Amino acid sequence: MNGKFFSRLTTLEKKHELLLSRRNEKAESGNGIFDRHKYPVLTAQHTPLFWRYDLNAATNPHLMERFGINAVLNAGAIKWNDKYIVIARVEAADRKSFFAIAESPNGIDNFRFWEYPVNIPETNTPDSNIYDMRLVSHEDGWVYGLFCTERRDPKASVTDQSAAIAQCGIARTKDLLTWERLNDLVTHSPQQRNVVLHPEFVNGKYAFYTRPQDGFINAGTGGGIGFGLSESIESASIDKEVVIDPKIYHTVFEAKNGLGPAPLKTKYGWLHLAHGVRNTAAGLRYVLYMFMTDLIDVTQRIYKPAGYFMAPEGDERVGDVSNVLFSNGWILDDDGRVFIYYASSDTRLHVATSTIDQLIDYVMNTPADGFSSSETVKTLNQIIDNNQSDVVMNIIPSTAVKKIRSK
Ligand code: M1P
Repeated sequence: MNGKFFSRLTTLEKKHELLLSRRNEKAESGNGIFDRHKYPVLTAQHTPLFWRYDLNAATNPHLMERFGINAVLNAGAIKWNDKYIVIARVEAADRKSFFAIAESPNGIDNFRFWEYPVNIPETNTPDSNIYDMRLVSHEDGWVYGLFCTERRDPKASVTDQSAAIAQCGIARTKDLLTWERLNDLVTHSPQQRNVVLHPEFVNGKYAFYTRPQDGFINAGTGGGIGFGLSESIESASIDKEVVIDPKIYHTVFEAKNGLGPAPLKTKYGWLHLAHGVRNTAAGLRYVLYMFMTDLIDVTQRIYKPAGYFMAPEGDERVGDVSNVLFSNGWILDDDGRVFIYYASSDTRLHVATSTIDQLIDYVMNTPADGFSSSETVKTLNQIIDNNQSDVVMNIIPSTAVKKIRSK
């Protein structure tokens, strides 16, 4: 009997259970649009001990970690049998990502991983790395998972061991347990990441949001978030991609952007969450932003607030790839609550909560970008003027506004 082994195991199990059962709570000072929550919903430490340790005292007397988990991040999400399900990107210590499902009874805490990771079958061209699944419950009756499949660039020289090609892998399921792998999406772009399936047919075809890119990291001539149609899903192929949300100079998405989860249908339009990237002296900065597209012509943006919806804050700013917020999963609940699952700095997964009404209000009533400092000042002046109007003053006089008025 190895006393040290068992006392260490008891300590590990206690700590793990405390972490998994910790109640989450809204962080203070929400902005009226959404509420962050105090604790990440998933981290590497949330993964089961029986993934990380050989629990046999005879073969692992020191109770060493035998399988390191580096990070749990970018997760697709779906409400399933009354449970809040995320399909997270779990990155092992060997840098390989895989998918694993965790479920929670309330969407904000108590997420527990299912026993085994998800088994995604391969195509004839094996994937080196798979990540960032967007889960979509499509009107054809299947649940689709679209993800990035990355393989070494076959044209890369021996001296270049980092050149990669990213494309969109597609798998589908009816029970989240068994997955059927379909052919990878074919487009004219040399690189595709952040591809999302629209939940409904458009003109009787499968509709995809894409992100054409020239290089693995750099967008190059890739113009922004694209859109295209395919007759088939089993061998999906897009001939014509149109850019529906372009990169624009001096915005939070000037370097590149990409759609997050599949859009939510509202009575005013399709609500989208995306990430925007700009370059800085400190490296790339990833923020989240929102926009809305027309219900009939889904390629037409009808509302787009200026700037970001969420940017990295506090501890979120630091991690494996610092200064990054990324989201590829959200859940619209029956009561109108929206759970936004976002990862910070490619390291951990968080939740922010809002309601569909708040998000619609945000998207439809937040001023759009005027693309210059002077337009930004005009927008601000307008807000200040409005806040000093008799209408506002008579309803709820604010001390701050009263002060300005009395000058
Ligand atoms: O490291 C930040 C993110 O970088 C990529 O996103 P994009 O393709 O828009 O640059 C993805 O690899 C994503 O997983 C990662 O979080």
